[in-house]
Amino acid sequence: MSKMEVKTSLLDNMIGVGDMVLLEPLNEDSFIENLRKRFDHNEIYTYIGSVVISMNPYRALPIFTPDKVEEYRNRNFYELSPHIYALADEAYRSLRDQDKDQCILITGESGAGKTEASKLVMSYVAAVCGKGQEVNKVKEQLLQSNPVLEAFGNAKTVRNDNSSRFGKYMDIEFDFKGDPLGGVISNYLLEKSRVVKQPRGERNFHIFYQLLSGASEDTLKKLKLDRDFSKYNYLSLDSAVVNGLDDAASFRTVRNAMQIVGFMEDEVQSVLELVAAVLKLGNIEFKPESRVNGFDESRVKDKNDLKEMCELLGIEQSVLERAFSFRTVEAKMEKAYYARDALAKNLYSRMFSWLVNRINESIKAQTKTRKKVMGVLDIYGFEIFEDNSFEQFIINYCNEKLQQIFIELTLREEQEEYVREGIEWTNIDYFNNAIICDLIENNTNGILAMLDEECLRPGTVTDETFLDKLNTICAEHQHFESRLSKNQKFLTDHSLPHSCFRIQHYAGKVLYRVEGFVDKNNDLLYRDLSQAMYKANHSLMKALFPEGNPAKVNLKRPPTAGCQFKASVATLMKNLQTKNPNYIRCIKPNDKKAAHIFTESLVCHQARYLGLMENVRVRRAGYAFRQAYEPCLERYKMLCKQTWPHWRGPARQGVEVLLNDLQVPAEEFAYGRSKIFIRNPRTLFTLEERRRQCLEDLATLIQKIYRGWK
Ligand code: AOV
Ligand code: MG
Repeated sequence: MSKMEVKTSLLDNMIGVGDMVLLEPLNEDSFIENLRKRFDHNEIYTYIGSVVISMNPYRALPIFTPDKVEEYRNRNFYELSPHIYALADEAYRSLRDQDKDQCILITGESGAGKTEASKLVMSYVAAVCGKGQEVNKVKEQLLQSNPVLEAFGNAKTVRNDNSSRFGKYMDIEFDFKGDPLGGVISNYLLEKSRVVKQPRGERNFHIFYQLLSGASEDTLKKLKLDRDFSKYNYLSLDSAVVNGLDDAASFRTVRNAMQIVGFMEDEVQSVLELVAAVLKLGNIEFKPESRVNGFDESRVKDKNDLKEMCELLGIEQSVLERAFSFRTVEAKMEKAYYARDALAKNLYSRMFSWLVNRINESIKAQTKTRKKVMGVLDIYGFEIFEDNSFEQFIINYCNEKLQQIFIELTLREEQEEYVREGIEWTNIDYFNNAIICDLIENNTNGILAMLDEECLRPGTVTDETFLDKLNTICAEHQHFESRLSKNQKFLTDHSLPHSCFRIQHYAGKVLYRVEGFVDKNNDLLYRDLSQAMYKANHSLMKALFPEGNPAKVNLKRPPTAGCQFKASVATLMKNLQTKNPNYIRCIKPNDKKAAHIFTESLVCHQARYLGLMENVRVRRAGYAFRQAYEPCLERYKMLCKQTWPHWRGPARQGVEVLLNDLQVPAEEFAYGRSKIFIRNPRTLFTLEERRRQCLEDLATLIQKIYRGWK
């Protein structure tokens, strides 16, 4: 053993190996132990080949400095110790130099560090790409879109103090030189039920608390708001103040960010008016009132909040009041509250979509030329709460789809390619969650389809009738189909509480309560209310309720929430598959949101369902790099006299001659039908290094000749 090797192996003993592919022996215990060792030494990143595992440190580490950025800039992926910057650099260079669109897929459960990771990737790319006044403005706007969207779309949950309550996919666009041109953000279904009610220990969206804590007296007065959270029904009080969150300071950050992104002062004002209107709306209460004709009616109890809300939005008070009065015999009061909450949820979520569109308008590229694209996906992570409803169902479905992409691209396709290319290969087993996706999204008997069917069925439709349908159909299939059918994932045991169904997701069993499924999927708003909103003398408000325009009454039913979500996720998946994927798999070390604690059982559970061991096995048995013969020959032919400048035979033969000439050891590569496979990335670096040297020599030579001419 050389001195260098001894040093490396001692270091490995202490802080573990940087790439799990090199772990010896490889088993689940050694895998977890390696993560633990590294975590204890602040090494939060570990590779599985090109996949980055990221452990949430739950504290600020000094590894994201400008010096670190410089260190990782333009370096080969495996050259330095594992870091998210290495992945970002690799993706960026591959986009710039090889013209391959990239996507960064960040997965992991709630609180594992996805959003932080996405910001690290974005800030790294911003630091290394392009310079100049125009370019800097684009970068700044792209980065500052984050605090704005987080203020309106994130909230404290029991799992995460800054939990994303919407899915986000952002395309960053570059020109041929790799300078940023702009971006496009897509958002996926905001968890809008939070606007009117929050589970115990959780908060409403950050912006409400930020506005009340951070706005000036003058602003609050204009918005007719009181600084005291306890004045508002829609704000939960038991956890209004969160340790480590400075709402007032965040408000200033958000205001500043909105300005940088390009919001006009009156637009900001309009948005804040809507936020205030939601708070006022939540305070409106109802009482029954007898009318002359003998009917009871729901009526607004204390009119002050209603009045102030109408003043904020320029709505005639009587119009809104009328829209809130319900005369039907059953449950009038309930209906009035239901209508109020439905309006608040719709108002807020439409405003959120408007914000995304408005940001997009600012950050969109100003040119029509072809762009190179890097997509960054940061969704809400898999979550299991005490009470899981439609929102968790949607969130967890989205996570199933992402896991599916990972399986497709790294486990299945990789193995199939070896077989296709005729390379000797022993299959590695893994759990394919396609059956769970199918259980949810199948067009005829998937859960979403059944929910839609129920929502559209005439007659009395309730959450219970939906559940009956689910139970009948799923149980029926279970009876006939094979053991491995998707219905094995729909768990029907007799211990199920009333009104619930249970799914065995890839990441764990989740019990869903059906209450609200039908309503949330229907997502309908009383026409009187949308018409009242449309009549507002407030241009933003008006724009949010176009269906309230009496001239444009549309009798067609809008697509259900589930149906829209399924379609947008399908489009997203298709889009991702056209790009070169880069994976960051985030792991949560403990359930306490605490630094320094590594809960082995928790980490092990995540490593299992993420399929990390299978990932290492496939990677270990396989080849890190592959390329079709032609481009490979084209790129390296200058390194060998026989292939330079032209090779006149089949490309495969040329590559053989080349590799022999360069004395690359035979076990390092395999010849596939159409591609060359190279086992170790270091072999590739050597080739790249030689090529770079060759080009440099050539450049020097040309310069000499040129000087000679002068
Ligand atoms: P998530 O995005 O994966 O959860 P976040 O990225 O919001 O999780 O991380 C949760 C919290 O962990 C952050 O607010 C930080 O306090 C801490 N954290 C995460 N990554 C780092 C890091 N690299 N350095 C320091 N602290 C970190 V969710 O959106 O809930 O699915 O839905
Ligand atoms: Mg997040």
